[in-house]
Amino acid sequence: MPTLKQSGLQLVREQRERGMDAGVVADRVLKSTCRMCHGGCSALLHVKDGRLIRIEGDPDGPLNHGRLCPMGHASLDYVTSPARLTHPLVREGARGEGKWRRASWDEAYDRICDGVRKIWERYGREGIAIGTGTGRHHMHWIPRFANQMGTPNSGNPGMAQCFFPRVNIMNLTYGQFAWSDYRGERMPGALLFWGHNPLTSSPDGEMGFQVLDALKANPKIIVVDPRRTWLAKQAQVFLQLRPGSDDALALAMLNAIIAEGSYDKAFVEKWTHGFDQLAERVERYTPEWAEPITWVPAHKIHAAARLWMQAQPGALEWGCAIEHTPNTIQTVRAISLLPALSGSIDVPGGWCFGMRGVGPFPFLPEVLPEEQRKKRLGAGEFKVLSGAGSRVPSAHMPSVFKSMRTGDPYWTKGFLVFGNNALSTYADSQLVRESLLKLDLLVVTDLFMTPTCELADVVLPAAAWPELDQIVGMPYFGEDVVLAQQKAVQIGECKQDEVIITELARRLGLPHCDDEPHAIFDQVLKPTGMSFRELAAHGPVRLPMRYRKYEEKGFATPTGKIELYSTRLEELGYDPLPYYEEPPESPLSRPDLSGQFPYVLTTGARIPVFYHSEYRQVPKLRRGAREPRVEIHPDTAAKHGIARGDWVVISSPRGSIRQRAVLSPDIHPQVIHCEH
Ligand SMILES: Nc1nc2c(c(=O)[nH]1)N[C@H]1C(S)=C(S)[C@@H](COP(=O)(O)OP(=O)(O)OC[C@H]3O[C@@H](n4cnc5c(=O)[nH]c(N)nc54)[C@H](O)[C@@H]3O)O[C@H]1N2
Ligand SMILES: Nc1nc2c(c(=O)[nH]1)N[C@H]1C(S)=C(S)[C@@H](COP(=O)(O)OP(=O)(O)OC[C@H]3O[C@@H](n4cnc5c(=O)[nH]c(N)nc54)[C@H](O)[C@@H]3O)O[C@H]1N2
Ligand code: SF4
Ligand SMILES: [Mo]
Repeated sequence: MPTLKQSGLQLVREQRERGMDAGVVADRVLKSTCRMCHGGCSALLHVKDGRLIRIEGDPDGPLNHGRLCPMGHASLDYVTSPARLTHPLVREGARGEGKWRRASWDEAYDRICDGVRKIWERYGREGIAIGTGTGRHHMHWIPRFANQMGTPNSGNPGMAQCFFPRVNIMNLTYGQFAWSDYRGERMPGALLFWGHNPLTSSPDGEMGFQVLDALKANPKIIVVDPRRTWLAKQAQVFLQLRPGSDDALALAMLNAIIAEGSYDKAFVEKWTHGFDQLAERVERYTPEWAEPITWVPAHKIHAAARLWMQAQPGALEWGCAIEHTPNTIQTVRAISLLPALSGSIDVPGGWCFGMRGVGPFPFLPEVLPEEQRKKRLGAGEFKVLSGAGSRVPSAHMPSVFKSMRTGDPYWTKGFLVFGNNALSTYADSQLVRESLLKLDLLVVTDLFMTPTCELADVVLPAAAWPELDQIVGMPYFGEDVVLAQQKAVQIGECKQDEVIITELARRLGLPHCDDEPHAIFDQVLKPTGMSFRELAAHGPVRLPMRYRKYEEKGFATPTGKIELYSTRLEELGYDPLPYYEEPPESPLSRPDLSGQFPYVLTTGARIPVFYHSEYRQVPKLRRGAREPRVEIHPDTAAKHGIARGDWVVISSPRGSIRQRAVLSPDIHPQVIHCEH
């Protein structure tokens, strides 16, 4: 059985012991939910004399059972950090010069509203874009605010390169997003971890603690990763592939399963659409075909396909690595079909649909005029992201940045950002910087003065998770568990994003501007039969699980089945069957580059102490990784005379950065991994 010490959660126990400052007795203890990551761990907030004195894991937490990871344990230091922004700032000098003046909230709001109105007059409503970052408490408020503002352009890095490719493809193929079933009736017999390391990342409302607990049932493990992670070391089959070649690998697994006839014939016959067409399509994608593309020996692909079909019920655990390449849609589609062939859909220990304990959020698409919707940047070209293929259509952000720089097809002149360090987290920082410098109005709401804030006209101080009320459905788009976040303290003049957005809407006279956040919480909580206040007092609600829900009404797709052949993609003008697409800048598609750039770079595999660009200013976490690190195979390092700890320059056709060398036999010799 794996131990905490060995896993990505190794720091947990030690920090838990150190985190307890026994002695001081709180006036009150509030039940809340940690959101140092996407969230989900129940936490107790101890308050004395209006100050937060302790944060600890809640033993009653249904997902974490009292545990917190290193980031969760550092919450108090984060909230009380002296580096926090505590009042609004307005720019005094030139953009980016770093000269600021403290402003009242009234002055800051006036300056923003004046700027917005000027842009509306000159460039139209589409002249403003609204941005956010990864799944924060206010993520739904962003597309809602954009609809209220009459702009079709809102987005975040995740819409195109994290989670939403999976969400949209699952909606098109299965009618709903599916999650691995860790609810207890029985645990998965096989876990397929594909570009995903949830023990460190706890993504999208799925806690690493749950996955760790599921491993105690000794499932068969398959890992697809260019790095031999701790999970890969536990795996029966580890496929160490070339980054970005996942599409070819998934198609080859589909080929092997179909060629061997090992798929669940009764399930496939009754509940899938287009099996014969799929079989014909993948005939060409044999494991032997995939070997030189993926660098994975064909016999290992056969072994993975066999194990996946034998050790049922199987659950797919997939991550954002498969979304960081332009061929993400085909990749996600191909991988998503593996559970359909095994038939482990919505069965105990399989790949299941959630109980949806949270009702529909009022995104207000109806208040965005049709002629504005048509102007969404990317809508014509990227229909699964920006058009009818997406449930929450987003602007194509590279096109938004381009419109800031060039006015093509029109000017974006204002950018209102709520929790996104655009300069660090979008691709091609130099282009993003050039784009932001051309704006008439940049407003950034954040907790700290980030590089992106430094380019703004107005910086607004945001509240951290113990300073706000919200509800969270876990996991995202499954929502089997519904939790509350509760405001325990007020730090400076910080406000939660939802409050800022509501006030801006009011001052600009936008539709639905009188809807209070708490009324919206109550509205979406209807399926639980509780109000926000009742949920907060009660603590987390876990909905009882029902399996094989598709037997009642079929799958929520046009054919009522899992669409191996996607009628929706066909309708949108795309290939209804998955196909192989090589990323545009790889050793295969651009051999001309491989002399100057001989290695394949992958970036940003999660580490337990930082969250993207966050938490470097929290000493307790910074101790875990003082400097950015690049992972290199020892043989590769030797070739270049690189020793452990050396500063290394990493160059790509876009620019270069420096990180310190970590020599690791666990990374493929042709691959370099660095922090993002
Ligand atoms: N501590 C911490 N937790 C986080 C975050 C954080 O920054 N820090 N970020 C949050 C966010 S927004 C997200 S989206 C989730 C992501 O959560 P995950 O999707 O679990 O992402 P990672 O933990 O980075 O694991 C991705 C794995 O993919 C591997 N990989 C890299 N390139 C490829 C490739 O081309 N193909 C394949 N198959 N594998 C590849 C990496 O080596 C790594 O082991 O984590 C969330 N949780
Ligand atoms: N190279 C590389 N780039 C990547 C990735 C990668 O793996 N490699 N991962 C990508 C992925 S999956 C994602 S999702 C994105 C994430 O991109 P971002 O969401 O931009 O990443 P963060 O740095 O976590 O957060 C941005 C800012 O939000 C602030 N913030 C935190 N909480 C709040 C809040 O409640 N309100 C407000 N207003 N601000 C808040 C933080 O202080 C931080 O400055 O990065 C992407 N970029
Ligand atoms: S896994 Fe996420 S929610 Fe849980 S303690 Fe860590 S940061 Fe908080
Ligand atoms: Mo993400």
